Amino acid sequence: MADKLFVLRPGFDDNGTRYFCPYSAQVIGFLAYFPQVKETLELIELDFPKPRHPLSDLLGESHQSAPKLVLDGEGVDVPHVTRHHSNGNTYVEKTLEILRYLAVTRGVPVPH
Ligand SMILES: N[C@@H](CCC(=O)N[C@@H](CS)C(=O)NCC(=O)O)C(=O)O
Repeated sequence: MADKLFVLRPGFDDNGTRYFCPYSAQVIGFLAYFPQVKETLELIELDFPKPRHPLSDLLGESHQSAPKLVLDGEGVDVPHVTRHHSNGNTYVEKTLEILRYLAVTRGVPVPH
């Protein structure tokens, strides 16, 4: 099993305007900086309409915002990163905390 990183697929339609998610874009940019990190996780693009399967299946319909990092098991303790729990799964929610968690656990530079 690997950590699962969920992002919104760019170019989604919301009320007639096409968008990208700026939070998901930060995470994708981080993976472009450090492609070795991408190899350690499962990257899953979500469609914008809800329910956003398979994220909603893992965490429930109250926790569908993206990006989300759903950890393999409990994950590990990383300073300044809060791990949340839902439906028996552990996840990191805030974009900067996702970046920090991945950087620390994969041994690449951390966010300034
Ligand atoms: N968790 C992020 C924010 C993520 C966020 O707000 N993402 C938007 C899409 S750009 C979202 O999923 N909004 C909730 C929704 O669409 O229901 C953070 O605080 O750093």
